[in-house]
Amino acid sequence: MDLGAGRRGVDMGPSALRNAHLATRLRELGHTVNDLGDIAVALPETLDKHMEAGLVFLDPIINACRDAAERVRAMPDGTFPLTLGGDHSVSMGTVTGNALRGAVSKEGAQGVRSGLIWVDAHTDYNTPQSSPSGNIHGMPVAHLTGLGDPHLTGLGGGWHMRPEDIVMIGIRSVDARERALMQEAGILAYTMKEVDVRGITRIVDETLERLGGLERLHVSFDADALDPSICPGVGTPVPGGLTYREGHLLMELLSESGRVTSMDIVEVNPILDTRNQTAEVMVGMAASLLGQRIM
Ligand code: B3U
Ligand code: MN
Ligand code: MN
Repeated sequence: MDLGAGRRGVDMGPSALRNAHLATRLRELGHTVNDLGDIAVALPETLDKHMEAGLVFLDPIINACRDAAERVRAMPDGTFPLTLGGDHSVSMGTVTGNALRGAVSKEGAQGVRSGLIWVDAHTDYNTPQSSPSGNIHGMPVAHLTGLGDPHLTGLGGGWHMRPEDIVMIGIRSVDARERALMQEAGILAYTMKEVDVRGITRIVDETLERLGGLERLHVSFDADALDPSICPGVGTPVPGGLTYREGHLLMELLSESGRVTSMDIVEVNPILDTRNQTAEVMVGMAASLLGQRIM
């Protein structure tokens, strides 16, 4: 879907990623790949664009997130859910679904305490009140921790992320009120300055230590975390992002840890891309997280 983004196009992201041979790459790594197809979402042209309590396209996004959460929750033990976006609001569904996996049903299910590694240029920690745009893709993390619209915070039936179980990497664009909310919640964010000064290796070590005892780790990878020179096909490019190698090193080190249990790839916009380059780069990132080795 692209209903959570400020412009059209990321709804075509999954097609672009499939077209960039995602399944083939993962099969070459020895994985069995089952593509469950798309989740049906209304097209913005068929809806009237209105704000509801500070949120654009709230109702269809709630429905899509519920569907995504349920699809992920129902995946069998031992499988690795990889979700293709779509704008980043889908992660409210996937992160919730992963926490509820193994639960008997979504009603009254007990979510498992889980870690979240949010790779993004943005912190996506706006609430309907703090958001400058009303675009829900700038709000998923706040809602996962229980802040914001009750329909969206209620996707996990009372389960929420703990702020201390979230680590963000690649950050370089935060709104003023969003920053205050982040600080109040105590969420750890590695900005691009930290990446420059301390390097990805140390950041990964610290991240894995902070998320130490947690059995489930989810990586939510927004394509705009990478520098626009390698990923031009994103809706809100911000200069000064992760390099190609920094992105791969991050995925390679997380892969080596053996601790990541699920992933999203989001915000790939084929309309704004150059010959599907962004999708190809992001397929490479998924392959590195799922075991691709040079030697
Ligand atoms: N923080 C801004 C911009 C933004 C957030 N995420 C993306 N853009 N991709 C907002 O609208 O919340
Ligand atoms: Mn994002
Ligand atoms: Mn972003």
